Amino acid sequence: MANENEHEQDSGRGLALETAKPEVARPPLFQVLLLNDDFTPMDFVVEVLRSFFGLDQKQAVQIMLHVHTRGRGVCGVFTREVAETKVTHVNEYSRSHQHPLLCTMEKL
Ligand code: TYC
Repeated sequence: MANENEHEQDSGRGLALETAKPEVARPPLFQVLLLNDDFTPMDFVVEVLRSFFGLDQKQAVQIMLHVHTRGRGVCGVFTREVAETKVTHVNEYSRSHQHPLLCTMEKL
């Protein structure tokens, strides 16, 4: 096409040109969550939040305590593939240390 950013509208009385807004769709976002359990040590959860989600000590302790008291909590918001990778890595890491910690994701 001669001009890919223009829609041609021919009303019959000559040619009208309209410039299209260059729009790019935003990808769907997913929140990654940690679930509480009675067995995973608090220090391990804090370590997971720091190493897999790039949180500092203060943020990590705050989220860990939120999950501990409320049952679940958001670690971060990501596109689908990033969220899936985080969930897989956290669950594999927890299992490899014999902890039942569960990480999951939900579409926003
Ligand atoms: N409830 C756990 C304990 O008392 C701590 C914990 C916090 C476990 C957050 C999981 O996602 C979790 N040791």
